[in-house]
Amino acid sequence: MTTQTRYTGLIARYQDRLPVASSTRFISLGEGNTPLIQLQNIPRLIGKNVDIYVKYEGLNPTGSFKDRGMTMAVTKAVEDGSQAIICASTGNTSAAAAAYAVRAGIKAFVLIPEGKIALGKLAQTLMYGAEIIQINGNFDAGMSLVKEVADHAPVTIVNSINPFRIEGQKTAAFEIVDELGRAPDYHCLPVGNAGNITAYWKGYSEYAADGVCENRPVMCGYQAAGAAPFIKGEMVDEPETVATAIRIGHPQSWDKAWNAQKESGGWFDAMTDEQILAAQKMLSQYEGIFCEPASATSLAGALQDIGNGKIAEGSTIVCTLTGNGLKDPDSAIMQCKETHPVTIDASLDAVKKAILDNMA
Ligand code: AN7
Repeated sequence: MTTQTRYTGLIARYQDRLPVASSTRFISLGEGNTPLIQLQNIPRLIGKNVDIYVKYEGLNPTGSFKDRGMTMAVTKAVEDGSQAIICASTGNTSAAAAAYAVRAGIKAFVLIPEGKIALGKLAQTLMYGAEIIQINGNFDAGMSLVKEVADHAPVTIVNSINPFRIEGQKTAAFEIVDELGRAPDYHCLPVGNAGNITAYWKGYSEYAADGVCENRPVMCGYQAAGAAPFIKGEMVDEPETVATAIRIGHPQSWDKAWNAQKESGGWFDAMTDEQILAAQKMLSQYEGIFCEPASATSLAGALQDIGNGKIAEGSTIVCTLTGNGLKDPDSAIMQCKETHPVTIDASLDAVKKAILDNMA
């Protein structure tokens, strides 16, 4: 007989390392425990001796890493008696907030930039029944409104300025160390608000402090070139990128992310939209892994820095793929417009011909 217990989410798994009590009601959708997939074809393609793993966060319940933070943030909001949560979002946070609010039986208000969130994220947030407030402004404008309004209304902010978000998200680093038996040499992440890079660094640092692992990775944060305040060294007022998830110019975790960079001996760099989309397509077409554009920024950066030698051969690298490719069907179809499927007669001969013509 097996004694294995059912997986019931990351708070249950890591409760000893999270700010919860035995009496706390965990608001969970079974998030976390996502696959760490070793790339097989891309390292061969680039001719480099590197072990690249991707942490596929697109397999969380709402399709992004935000679920890790949201399970904690909503658990604590409910524990503190909150009846409503609020966030500004480029899409994924709103979907996660909406889902966990439903699970908890409280209300969710989400501020999103009109016309600038990917279709799948909008569909999710609508279906979960959140109160959607579209603004004529970008994420940064929404974020500053959320901070203001929280002083005037009984709502808990669940953006990553909520420290419980970071607590939940740090568990991704725990999972990686638990699985590899060590921390990677390099950890590559897309950076928007910089909550996630802050969370990973906290997770690795806590494990290292407790002797669970000996090393901590070099943290490599990659931004979209049109939304790259960490590379410019100052806030960006009109961020622009095809990777709408990271269309953020005023990151909230500015100091904490610089701290992760400095302590780990890491760096920030900017990737063009072309580099980001090329990496997204490579993952799909060479590995069978479909992530959203923003997520591929981590691999785009890793490939650049493996290519130029900043990341040494022989290294173990983890790239976080923050969100599922299904989140943004429009950008995927746009990129594949030259390979639109042909339509043929519904006959055996026609199908046979279509197969034989394309076997080469
Ligand atoms: C797929 O949903 O900020 O650096 O409002 O959705 O922790 O902000 C999303 C961010 C990377 C950047 N990849 O993470 C939001 C939001 C994806 C994302 C990021 C986001 P942070």
